[in-house]
Amino acid sequence: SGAQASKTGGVLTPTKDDFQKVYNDVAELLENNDYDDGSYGPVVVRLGWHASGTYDKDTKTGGSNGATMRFAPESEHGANAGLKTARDLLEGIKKKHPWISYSDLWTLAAVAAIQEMGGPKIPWRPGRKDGDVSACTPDGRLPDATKEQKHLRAIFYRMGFNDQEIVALSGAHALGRCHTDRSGFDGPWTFSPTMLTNDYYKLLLEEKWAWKKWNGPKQFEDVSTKSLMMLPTDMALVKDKEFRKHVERYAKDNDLFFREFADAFGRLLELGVPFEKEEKFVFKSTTD
Ligand code: ZEM
Repeated sequence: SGAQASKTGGVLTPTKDDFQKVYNDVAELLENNDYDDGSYGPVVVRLGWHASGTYDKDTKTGGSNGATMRFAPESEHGANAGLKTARDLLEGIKKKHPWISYSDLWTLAAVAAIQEMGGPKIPWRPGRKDGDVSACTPDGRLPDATKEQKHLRAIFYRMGFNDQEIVALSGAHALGRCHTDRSGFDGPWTFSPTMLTNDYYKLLLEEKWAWKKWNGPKQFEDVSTKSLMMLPTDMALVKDKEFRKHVERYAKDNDLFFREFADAFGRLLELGVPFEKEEKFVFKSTTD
């Protein structure tokens, strides 16, 4: 391993093959029956998203370049609670492939997680460089789940996304769950939290949702099984007319969701990165 990368001697120019090896090693780590719903995939996707979603297009600060979540204060931001699990998981991969930057590794791992959980191919390219603590972003750049459409627009427009892309990206909540010891919220959004599907949109439209009666933060539960959840920000996607249009488009058409999710997620992972090369890699999934 790492042989290709060092063959050039002196100058380190890893090839697509080298990155595919990293992908394969990440893929192998994801399944684990002792963790959550049997996969680290969701928390790895959340790591890639939180590393990238700090981007501010006006000041050109934040974003995945730098991997500044390695450092306090960013690692301690409330929104990042629980992401140490994903960062620690990827440490072994970094040891095996020391030539890759953390910032490339975290985003590549998120791509691997999406693909391995049945999602679309996400074209990806390398070129991120790790920064230092001085590049940590201020707290408050990631969305606050207790809020609604106005807040979602303020946060995602700051990154450069539009309404359609906000709804497409939110479909990642088909994956994973909320943890009371991380965000304070509790439960999964769908019945298959380790498979990316358009179920999140279908459930938003088809289930009846009511406030959960409990002592935790305000969240919704499905009236029929009381086993699923929605955040106030998730419900805002069906309350707001412009957002709802796209919820309906994706609920009807999984392929459309996959295409538009792949575009938006791929762009999210590239925000603010000064790439030197245009070429993107499409990784082979383990099931290809
Ligand atoms: Zn999430 N997200 N997210 N998200 N997210 C959580 C979990 C996951 C919001 C949010 O506050 C929360 C996007 C957008 C938004 C994932 C991916 C993406 C949790 C639960 C919260 C509270 C954390 C916990 O307790 O473990 C808000 C307000 C968002 C605004 C729209 C986008 C965009 C994502 C990727 C494209 C994923 C995969 C999880 C599940 C993590 C896990 O550990 O299971």
